[in-house]
Amino acid sequence: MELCFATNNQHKLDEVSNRLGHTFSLRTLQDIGCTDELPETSGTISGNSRQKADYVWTHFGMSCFADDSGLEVDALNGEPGVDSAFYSGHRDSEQNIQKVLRNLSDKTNRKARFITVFTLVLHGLNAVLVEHQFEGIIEGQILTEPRGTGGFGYDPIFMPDGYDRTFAEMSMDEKGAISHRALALAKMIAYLKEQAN
Ligand code: ITT
Repeated sequence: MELCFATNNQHKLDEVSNRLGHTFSLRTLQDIGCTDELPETSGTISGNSRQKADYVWTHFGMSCFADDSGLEVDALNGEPGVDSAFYSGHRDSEQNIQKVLRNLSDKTNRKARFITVFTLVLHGLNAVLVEHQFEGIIEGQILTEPRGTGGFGYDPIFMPDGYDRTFAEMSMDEKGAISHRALALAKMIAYLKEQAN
């Protein structure tokens, strides 16, 4: 089965293809000739995830999945949340990180989590359209300064619970074994295998 991953984020693409077994063949937006900016205007992570997958299904007729994700910081009332990509006003990880650190500078509660919601739109048997969502969450802490050079986005300031390294100090395999994205992907793969039986 061929599935398009509806993302323009090369890091997400690398992480997912690195974890993928033989459940399906991954196609990129480039592969299907989609150069459009995907809509993300719903105001929620699950809504944006659905919008992105629906866009590819509607305009390209391809079974696909999308990932919308974000960092939720308790002491910032869940910010940056759905605004994670543009938290500083720019799609700039360094500036986004600095804004989180600035806003947390007088806070002792550093608890945070990465959340992702995958939306799968599947052209099923008898042309029935199946749409499912799969959530992945990983809990952790925000450090006081960035550490590491791997990963992307907020990885240099996020240390998952039970580890003494940030996501940016882990290899792609290590992050890929425990991350929010890996958890959602595992749920989606289990669902796809169930459908195949
Ligand atoms: P697509 O919409 O094209 O998939 P995007 O980068 O715009 O790519 P999102 O809308 O889901 O993705 O934005 C999520 C932002 O949250 C992303 O740009 C990062 O800043 C951050 N983020 C998401 N997952 C992350 C991860 O695993 N590690 C670090 N930061 C992450």
